[in-house]
Amino acid sequence: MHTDFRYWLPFLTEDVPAALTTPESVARFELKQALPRIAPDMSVTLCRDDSMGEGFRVCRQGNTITITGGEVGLLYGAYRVMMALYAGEKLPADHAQQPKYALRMIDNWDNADGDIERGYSGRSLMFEGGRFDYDPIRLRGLARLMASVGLNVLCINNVNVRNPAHRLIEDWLPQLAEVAAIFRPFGVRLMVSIDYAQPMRHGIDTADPLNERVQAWWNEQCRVVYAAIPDLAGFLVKADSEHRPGPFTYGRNHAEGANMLARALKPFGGNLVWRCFVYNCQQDWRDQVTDRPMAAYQHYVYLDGQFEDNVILQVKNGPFDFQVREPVSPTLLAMPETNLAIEWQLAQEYTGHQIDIYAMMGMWQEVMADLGADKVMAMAAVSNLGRDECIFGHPFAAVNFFGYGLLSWDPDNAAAGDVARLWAKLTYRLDAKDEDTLVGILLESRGAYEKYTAPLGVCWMVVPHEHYGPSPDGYEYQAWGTYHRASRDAVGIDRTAKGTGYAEQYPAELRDRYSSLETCPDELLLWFQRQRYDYVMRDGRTLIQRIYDDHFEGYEWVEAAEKKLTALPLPEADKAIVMERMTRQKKNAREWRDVINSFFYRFSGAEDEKGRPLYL
Ligand code: GCV
Repeated sequence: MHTDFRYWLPFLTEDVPAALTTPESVARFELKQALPRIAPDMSVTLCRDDSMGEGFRVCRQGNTITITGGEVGLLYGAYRVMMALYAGEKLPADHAQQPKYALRMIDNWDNADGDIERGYSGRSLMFEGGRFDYDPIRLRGLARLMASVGLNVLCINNVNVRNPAHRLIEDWLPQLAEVAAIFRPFGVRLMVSIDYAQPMRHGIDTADPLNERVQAWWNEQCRVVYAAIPDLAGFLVKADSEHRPGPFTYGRNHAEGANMLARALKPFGGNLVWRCFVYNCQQDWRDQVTDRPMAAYQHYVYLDGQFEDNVILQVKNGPFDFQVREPVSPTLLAMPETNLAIEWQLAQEYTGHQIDIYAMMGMWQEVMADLGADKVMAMAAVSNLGRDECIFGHPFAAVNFFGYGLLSWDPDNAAAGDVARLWAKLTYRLDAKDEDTLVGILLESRGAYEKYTAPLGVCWMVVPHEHYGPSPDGYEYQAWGTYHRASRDAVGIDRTAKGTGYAEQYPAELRDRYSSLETCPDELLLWFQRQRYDYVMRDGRTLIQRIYDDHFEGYEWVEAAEKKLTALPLPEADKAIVMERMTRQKKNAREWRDVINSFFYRFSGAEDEKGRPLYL
């Protein structure tokens, strides 16, 4: 089974020895063990050229391959070559690659007690019982997986920094340095989530960023941290968000708050990654004016150009919170003078908890098409890892981790179909027909999940807090700003200029696309428009019929996928997990279908044209 951490690297059978401390030595070790197995006739030469940094160049002449690159570039090049050879891809005679983004981050939401916030594959690989608790061999296995797809930063703890995780940058520094040393030979640097109010644990009665004692505390603490871990990638901060402390308490804005920390990190080359997930989580549901997705833009865009150059604002891909379908966050399109990172969520919080199959590549592609690759300078993703036997929970959830690596290396070279195909080839070596079946299931999985849960951009019909299973009114009368406002006649929120005005936050092209019924994509209809159930959609169906059809079709897809998977010759251990999860997915999909359809049936009174069961 996968306790060996091989996943898409099945051609590596030996663990990387702890004695290897540089990426170049790891690259040589990996090639030496893999080549006899995957390409016994080939020889690979490594040629160090530090001017290439993390990039690499691969030249093939007959049976000789030369990889040229800086130290980490050599390692990345070696993994790419090994994967290509194993997958049977033809290597071009000469090609070079440079990563598009300098920081390609995985954000763990691991707590020191071993629990993982929104973790669906077991407990933490790092912590247990309020302290570090890890298997160095497994961590090296994880570092190898990260390097194989070019990921270079791991933030090891939850952005909600709960006691005692604040100690990571205090008396836990020696252990943190040990973990950093495990990841270093793979080109992976650590990052730490910090508590904005940390100075207040040390007798300072404020965390005001303009207070000199606060500044002095952080300056000194950064000196101590970097003495222990000179290549720490920096700090990650969630401030003024969901009850976390932050500069608002002191009447300061987020540039003032972030810059104070950034200045403390700057002498050591550290980055300050500052999350923009800031909104009013105590909204009165009767308030029809406040519109939660507008919040980040309102808090940050006016500050464009005011951040230190080592600040990176980390913005979730959509303006809500990792819903099954969201438009690109307008904040990412409105801050040209600020370093930005886009944040994805590999953990399937709202997308099936790694029980339901949900391959994310299609979403990434769509969002990046609207965003444009150059608008951000870094990528981050909330991790989907844990201590389960399969560290991704569902063996197919590995495709999201794998694909995210390729995406953050170069979004122009991470087409959904190519990623799914390569991952399937590397992981399972199926015959062509079975491989097509698997790739088909992966590529269709997102659309199917969307159909049986929350189609047409309706969002937030999920069981509160747990976020698995249907509860159409679960969030409707709560304080989180998450409303669909279904009534007996209509559903959805008007977010055009006539409504909340959210669409006005976009540049003209997107604003116009989303504001007009002619051009707003069906998938986002209820995100941007409030519509009556008898509204006739482009394809001639009424909105209510479309809601019914989508839910029925989504469930039918799951039934069909189950049959296909039953016949798929996967390795026994994976197959057992896949089929067990599929049984749960089917139950979940059936529940979603019937609860949501009945919810709308009870409101609208509209019969299903096809006479399928709806429940009063
Ligand atoms: C880490 C959502 C999740 C929270 C998470 C938060 C965030 O609200 O439900 O668990 O907290 O996002 O991204 O900070």
